[in-house]
Amino acid sequence: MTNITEPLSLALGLASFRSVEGAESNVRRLSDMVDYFADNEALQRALAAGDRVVYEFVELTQEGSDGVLSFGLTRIRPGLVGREYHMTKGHFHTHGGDEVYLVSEGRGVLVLQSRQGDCRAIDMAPGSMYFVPGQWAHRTVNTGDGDLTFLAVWPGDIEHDYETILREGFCKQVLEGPDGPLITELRG
Ligand code: S6P
Ligand code: ZN
Repeated sequence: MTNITEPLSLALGLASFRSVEGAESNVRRLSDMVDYFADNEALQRALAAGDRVVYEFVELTQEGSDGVLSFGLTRIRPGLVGREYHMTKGHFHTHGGDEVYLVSEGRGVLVLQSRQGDCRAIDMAPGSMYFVPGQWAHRTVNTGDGDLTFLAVWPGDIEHDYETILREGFCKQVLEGPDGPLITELRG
């Protein structure tokens, strides 16, 4: 948890975010993603070769309901598990808190799913921002050859709910195809 009361300028890199007092560093390895990648055999094969890092994120979390903002930087390494690209777990925000993403490097896809089951997949590119409405679960997929790095900014009074979307499953999957990323509909 942080309490930032002075103006702050940060380079969009994990190291500079980590240098802020109270920053929380998170690492998600293959072994943390067992319930997330669809091809469990491919995951077990990859794990046998080593428990590699899939993504890291550093959060500067501030708590409060009076307009306080939290923010964090995520870096997803490039890679595949079977034909599925490296991706985040994905979550809903409780209380419907909106979020803004800004990509600094890499290529990817933002997969979104509303509480009513509407489903979207939006290409992500450096220099572009993405608005995630509060009632939409969101997952980020790295479809490029290099790191996908992005800034996220969200309200201080939300919690992250991973269970609901894990139970329901995202309705779109981003796979490596013969000519680049292929977005497949899992249902609906
Ligand atoms: C937080 C925001 C991001 C993610 C991060 C990791 O609201 O959406 O900072 O936390 O990209 O993804 P996940 O799904 O593992 O939290
Ligand atoms: Zn979020």
